[in-house]
Amino acid sequence: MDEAQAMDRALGLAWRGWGRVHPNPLVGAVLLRDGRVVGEGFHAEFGGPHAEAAALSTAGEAARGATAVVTLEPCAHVGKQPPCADALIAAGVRRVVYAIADPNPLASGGADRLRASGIDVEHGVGAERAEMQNAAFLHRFRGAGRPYVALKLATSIDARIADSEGRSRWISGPEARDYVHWLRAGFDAIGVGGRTAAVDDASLTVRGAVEPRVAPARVIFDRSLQLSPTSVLARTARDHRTIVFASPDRVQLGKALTALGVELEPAEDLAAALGALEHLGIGSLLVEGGGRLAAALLDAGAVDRLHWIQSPLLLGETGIPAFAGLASTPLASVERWTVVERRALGADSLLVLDREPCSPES
Ligand code: AOF
Ligand code: ZN
Repeated sequence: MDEAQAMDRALGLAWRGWGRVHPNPLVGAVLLRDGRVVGEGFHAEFGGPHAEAAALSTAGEAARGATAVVTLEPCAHVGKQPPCADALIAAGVRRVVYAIADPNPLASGGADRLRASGIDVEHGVGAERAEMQNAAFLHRFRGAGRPYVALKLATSIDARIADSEGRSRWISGPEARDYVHWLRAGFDAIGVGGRTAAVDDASLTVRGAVEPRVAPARVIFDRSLQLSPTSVLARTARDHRTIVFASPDRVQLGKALTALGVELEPAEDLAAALGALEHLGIGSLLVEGGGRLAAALLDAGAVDRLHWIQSPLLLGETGIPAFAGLASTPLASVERWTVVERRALGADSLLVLDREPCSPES
């Protein structure tokens, strides 16, 4: 196995921490000696051993003289775990290859420390995929003033999210629905618009293969405060954190909701609500509709990633559009999104798109 293949392996291992490690990063590590894997590991649990330490412990003495291939720059700080740079030095690793620099000012500096002790250090291998994998973690250090926002849509070929009666169960098949539950597990919160919350009466919980360490909060952007106290969301607010944003003149009408444990927050507009979420501890948000909220977020430039599930059916002109009211853009000045993933989910197709292309090297 060469170093690029080892990085592929490390990136694959890192995904196994999905749902369990955020807001900390997904990290994988492989130890290579003479082209052979002598140890590997990943960050499995928030606050638990880092990927490098996990890999070193599987390698034991075989780590001496090995090359460590890691998806993130090894840390140099004492946090909940001791510094990985020191552990790699103590284990006698000869070379370290990492994908992207650690943006966390408290933890970074590992590369310099490794170099200072005579270790050969290289970075940039697998950088685009590592950035894709840790987009929400990287976003946290950019000071955007709002959470990382991903938009998930399940649509027909003609980009409808429901039929003309508003029925959307089910456009996509079981494999796509499993994917959505997997996806939800890695976010701090799941968001929907007020109308969608009222029409779908969904629970917005995670019911998939990955059990999240912390169940994502539910966030409802409900300017006119339509959420009924009898809705599933309101009735389960004591078990699952539920935040409702309504316009300041409507919040006093929500006493029945707050009595059920709903956190009711005033917000003049969407931008104010997104800004408030950061202060409420929500660093990443997966928005699942409806079309109006999706369009408003896109128009505001507040969508970082789009997970588009397209199903092989047509709902026609009076079906509910995926991006209702989206501002028109002349083709000459349109921005193109970057495809970061494309695959089949049963009969459906998944396309994952980023608004900003990943930087080629970090
Ligand atoms: C992780 N897992 O595998 C690596 C991390 O509080 P601590 O000790 O867990 O440190 C968290 C920071 O350590 C994290 O923000 C990142 O900068 C760095 N590297 N973190 O959670 C890992 N390698
Ligand atoms: Zn570390």
